[in-house]
Amino acid sequence: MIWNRTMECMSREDMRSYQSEKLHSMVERVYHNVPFYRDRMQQMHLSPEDIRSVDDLQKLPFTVKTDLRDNYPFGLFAVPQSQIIRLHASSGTTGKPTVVGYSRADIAVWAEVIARSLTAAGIGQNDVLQVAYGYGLFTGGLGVHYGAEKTGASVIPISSGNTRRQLQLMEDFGTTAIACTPSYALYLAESLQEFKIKRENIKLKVGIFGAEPWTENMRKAIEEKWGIIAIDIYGLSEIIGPGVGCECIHRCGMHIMEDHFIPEIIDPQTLEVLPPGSRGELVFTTVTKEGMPLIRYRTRDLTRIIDEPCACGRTTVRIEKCCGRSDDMLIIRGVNVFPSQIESVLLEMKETKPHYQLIVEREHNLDLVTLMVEVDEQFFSDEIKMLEALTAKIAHNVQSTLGISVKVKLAEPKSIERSEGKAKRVIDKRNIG
Ligand code: DLL
Repeated sequence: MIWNRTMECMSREDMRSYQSEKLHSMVERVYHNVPFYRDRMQQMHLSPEDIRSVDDLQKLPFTVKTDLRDNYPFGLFAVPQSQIIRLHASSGTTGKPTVVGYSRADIAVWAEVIARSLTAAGIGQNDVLQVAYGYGLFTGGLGVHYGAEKTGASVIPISSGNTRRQLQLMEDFGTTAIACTPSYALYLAESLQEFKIKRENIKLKVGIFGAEPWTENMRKAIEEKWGIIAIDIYGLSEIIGPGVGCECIHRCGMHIMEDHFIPEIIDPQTLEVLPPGSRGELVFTTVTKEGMPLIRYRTRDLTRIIDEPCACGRTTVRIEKCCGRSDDMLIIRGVNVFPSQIESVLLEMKETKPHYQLIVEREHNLDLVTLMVEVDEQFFSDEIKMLEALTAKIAHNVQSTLGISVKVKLAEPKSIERSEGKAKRVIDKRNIG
């Protein structure tokens, strides 16, 4: 089944002219409504008239995450606040989150791209879909929710966490499809035994997994353990949330919703656009978004565009599974974490030094983080109670700022290895890149 045959199976030529037309009108809109973009374009002596087709895209400047922070919270919005009906946020590189705003039409586009994604995964009105992505500022839960309702599936908005209840409702409500992170899908499978729930009493047949990188081996493990089809779904808050791209049941790359988001692949060092098929950093331009359109947004995700035809009949280009990032962002239990955020938490505390190391491991398919922190000489003590209180305080501050729990280990002053070059802040033992 194909949700929107007109858009998903358009000829390449028609898609190009459709994108070109939308691109021009988007550039015109942001030029007149967003001072940030107008200034940038004026500096480059560009006017909206210079952007007539997709070929002109390369004339435009890139946008990066720090541009969002510098314009925090609403500086990049292209419509008045009265037209914004939803706000979401994800992690920024330091203190401030990255904020995104949606108009009513944007929410409709989002539901549309999710409906396309779910349909591509074989999910429809006869399915019971358990949405186990977090609901809230994170785009996973609510994003999938609206599109899922559009398809007519029976939606269970259970949100993330509470494994026992997840499995119980799967059994009781006859869940046939689940949306969650791939690591949680594996964790759920392994928890069946613990909660004495039998696989044969669960009707699950498909899962729609994303929000973090996962390998083909992990897909195999999920498909075998659950006996289901595991579909990869991609997205990022800045562009819209989940649904920027999604695999079909052939599972050979994620179809990009190209009538809304134009992809490019660049070399992250030289910023040159790379020839078709090359691996590099994925960049998106949103051509239909009203609330916060983005021009050439650098996702930092590394992948490749596949433009060979797909057996499903969709003509949209696909991206290969994302195989890493061109920055140091980590995804821990689905939460985006920048090491610089840890640093700013430590800098705010007088007892600690910003010398630290993060060790990330995966145990029973759950991410575990140990944070080694150097204590300031003045505060270092032999008194166990004091050290325990400090450990708890650091863990609490990290949890409340970053939203992840870490196991804190205190280190003596000057004991964490200093590096002459770039400090090795993160030791990721998960093997997922
Ligand atoms: O994670 C949106 C999402 C929700 C996607 C649910 C899929 C499912 P952010 O929190 O802004 O948004 O994080 C975006 O997560 O730049 C990638 O690095 C990573 N990511 C998302 N999906 C995938 C995937 C959501 N399928 C960042 N494979 C992105 C690999 C992914 N990485």
